[in-house]
Parts: sequence; C-alpha cells; structure tokens
Amino acid sequence: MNNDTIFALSSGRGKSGVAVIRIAGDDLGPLFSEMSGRAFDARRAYMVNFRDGDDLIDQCVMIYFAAPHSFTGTDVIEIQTHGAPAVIERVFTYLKAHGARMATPGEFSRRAFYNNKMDLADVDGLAALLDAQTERQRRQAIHAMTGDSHQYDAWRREMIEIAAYAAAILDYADDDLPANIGDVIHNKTQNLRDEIMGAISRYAAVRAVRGGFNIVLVGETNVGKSSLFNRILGANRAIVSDVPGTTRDVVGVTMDIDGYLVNLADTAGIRETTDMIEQMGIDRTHDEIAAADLVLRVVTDDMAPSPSQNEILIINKSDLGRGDRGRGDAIYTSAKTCAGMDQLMDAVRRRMHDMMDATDDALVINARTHALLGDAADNLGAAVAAGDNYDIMAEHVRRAADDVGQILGTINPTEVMDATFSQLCLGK
Ligand SMILES: Nc1nc2c(ncn2[C@@H]2O[C@H](COP(=O)(O)OP(=O)(O)O)[C@@H](O)[C@H]2O)c(=O)[nH]1
Ligand SMILES: [Mg+2]
Repeated sequence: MNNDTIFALSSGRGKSGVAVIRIAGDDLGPLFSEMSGRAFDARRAYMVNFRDGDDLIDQCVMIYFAAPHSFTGTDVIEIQTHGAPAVIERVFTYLKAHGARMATPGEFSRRAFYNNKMDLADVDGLAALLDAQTERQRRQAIHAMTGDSHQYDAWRREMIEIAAYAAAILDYADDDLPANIGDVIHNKTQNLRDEIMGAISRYAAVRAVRGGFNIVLVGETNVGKSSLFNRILGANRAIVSDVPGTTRDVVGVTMDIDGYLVNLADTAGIRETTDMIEQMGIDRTHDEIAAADLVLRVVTDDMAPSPSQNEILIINKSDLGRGDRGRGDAIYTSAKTCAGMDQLMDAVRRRMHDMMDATDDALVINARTHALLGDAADNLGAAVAAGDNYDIMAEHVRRAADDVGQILGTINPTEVMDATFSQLCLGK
C-alpha cells in the first residue's frame, strides 16, 4: 500500500487562534527534522521557529508520532500554527514543495483502516461524532465510536462458533460433543437473532437522534401555525435558522431541545386550491408529514377529530373564549397570550424522550448497517428454521457472520468503503 505523504488542515476553516495541520506518510523523521531544525523524540510537543530558508513561517508547536503509534498507523506529524489563513496557506506551500500532497476527505481514516487502527463501524462512529451538534448526538456517537465494534465482533465470533458446532455435529459421534449441543446452538442462534432484531427496532430512534427529530405543524390557513412556530422557536435555542420562505412554502428551523436535535417545520395550510404555487406548497406539506416523527395538528375548532398515534392535537386561539369543552385528547393554546404553551412543550418533550431516550447505548445503525443487520437476522432465521439439518444451519449462520463482517469491513466491496470514508471531512 502506497503511503505517500499527505497533509490537511484538521481543525476548522476560517480565522482561529490555533490551526492543526496533520501530515501522514512513511518515515517522516527527516521532514520533522527539517521543519523543526532540532533533535526530537516521538510524542513530545516542541515549540519551534518553523523556517523555510530565511523566511520564518510561524512560531508553532510540532509533534512527531512514530508508526505504528499514531492515528493512521503510519508516521504522523501534527503542527499547531496560528490559525490565520495566510499561515496555513504558507505551510501548505512548504509541504507541497517538499513532495507532500493534499489529502482527500477521509484519507487519514482510510489509512487507519488499512493499518488496522479502525474498522468500518469505528469510522461510522467517528463520522457521527464529527457531525454532533447536540449533547445527545455526542453521547450516542462517542458510545458508537468506542463500543459498537465490540458488539459486532462479539456477535460475529459467536456465529462462527455456532457454525463450527453445527458442522461438527455432522462429523463427530454424539459422545465426542457437548451434551444437547443441537439444542444449545439452536437457542444461541435464536437469542442472537432476537438481539439483532432489537437493535434494528431502534433504527428509527437512532436516526432521529442523528438527523433530528422531525416535528411538523399542519392545519388549515389562519389557525395560527406560524404564530405557534414562532412561539416554540422563541422558547428554544435555534441552531441554524434557514429558508425564510413565505407561508406558502415550508419554513424549517433546527433547534436543540433537551440535548436533542429537532427539525421544526411550519407548512402551508392544507386546503383546496387552484393556485399552482400554493398547490406546490401543499404538496410539500404532505412530504413533510410523511417524514415527520411528530405532527402538531392545529385547529381552532373544538369539534375536531381525535389525534392519531403520531399527532398532538392543538386547539389554538383559546383566548377567543368560545366555551371550549376541555377535551382531554387535545391541548388548548393561545399563540397570542402564550396560554397552554408550557403544556404543549411538555407534551412534545414527552414524545421525544419516549422515542429517543433508549438510544444512548443503542448501536448507531445507518442505512448501510441497517441493511446488513437485516440480512444477518434473515440468515439466522433461516438457520433456526433448518431444524436438525445441520449442514444447512451451518451455512446460514456462516452467511450471517459474513453480513456482520461486512459491517466491520472485514469483508467488503470497495464501493462500500468509498461511501463510508467519504462521510468524513478533510483532515480525518
Ligand atoms: N386571538 C388569537 N389570534 C391568533 C392566535 N394565533 C394566531 N392568531 C392570529 O391569526 C392569524 C393567522 O395566524 P398565522 O399564525 O399566520 O396562521 P397560519 O396561517 O396557520 O400560519 C393572525 O392574524 C394571527 O395574529 C391566537 O392564539 N389567538
Ligand atoms: Mg402560516
């Protein structure tokens, strides 16, 4: 494998106090020597005057990591310069002149993978951590980065063991095998399948933590959706506020509620219309509803039908005093006076916590791992169904082990690898 020398800015772009530039390659000792102009040991931070001939590039901190004790498993140098764009550019120019090239996104991690420093589940976890904007995302991602591989590895080893016993039943006399081995491996296979199905069942919740819990406000025009949207937003921390559309379009905002990422969408009112633009808005409303984890259905009419499973029914404009009946299946609000807003937010929070609280230690499943876990569960199901046909059982359990092997990258096609590493940004 070709470990040519690559470099990238590992810290964020833009003006900052300190920038971290990472370099990876084979035998970077001579480069470190030249850049620092001094004798050095590995894994020690040196404050140096970084010169290119007469030009003092910057005063910076340099650290040399000798293979294999580095992020990539190759030699690595980290330079902490002042975070000015001009300094960073100057260091890049220097490095190019010394035969290094800019790394592609995820290239450091790719090297770490090939040098057995990370498996693909670790890369998924790292990608999730780098994306984390909220406390819950951080907790889920750090857990995934440090723990998911062990879980997959344990499953895979157990499968290989089961397959080996199943094959042994065919080859050895009963006396040479543990008692009831047939029942034992059947039970183990069934338990493994249950565990994997349990992990799969948390997919929607894991996705909601990672991508955001989708809440959408729907209802007819003029019931007060946009007013409620502003009230909800006003009471919470907006992370990014985007799409300042008209009420005909969907307006979305990203918030942090109790450490969870929440995508709140205001939508066009749903009604019959001949206006083409308005119709487009209404079509988008239907898309939002389809993707929603929670629908806030807003009405002003006390006689509205009961909410369905993923809805909260909001009867707004309670300040207008229409002699409401105090329905137990709805929340009465006034976007004007704020009456009922606390109750509404409590109800929203309850829904979020019910769905997502169990995900802190759940496997962080993404589309790739979800499909492979599904295959593994199917193969284990087929293994159980094989009954005392042990050669068939062994084959299905072996296939399940291969499915999990693909999750870890032990067995993998290159497209999968490319997709996994390209989630990462430059410098990782
Ligand atoms: N009295 C009263 N008026 C409200 C309330 N909420 C909204 N409105 C008014 O109702 C009208 C429509 O509100 P808007 O939020 O634009 O409704 P949307 O079409 O559903 O987005 C505006 O004039 C608001 O000021 C409320 O709780 N009480
Ligand atoms: Mg509106």
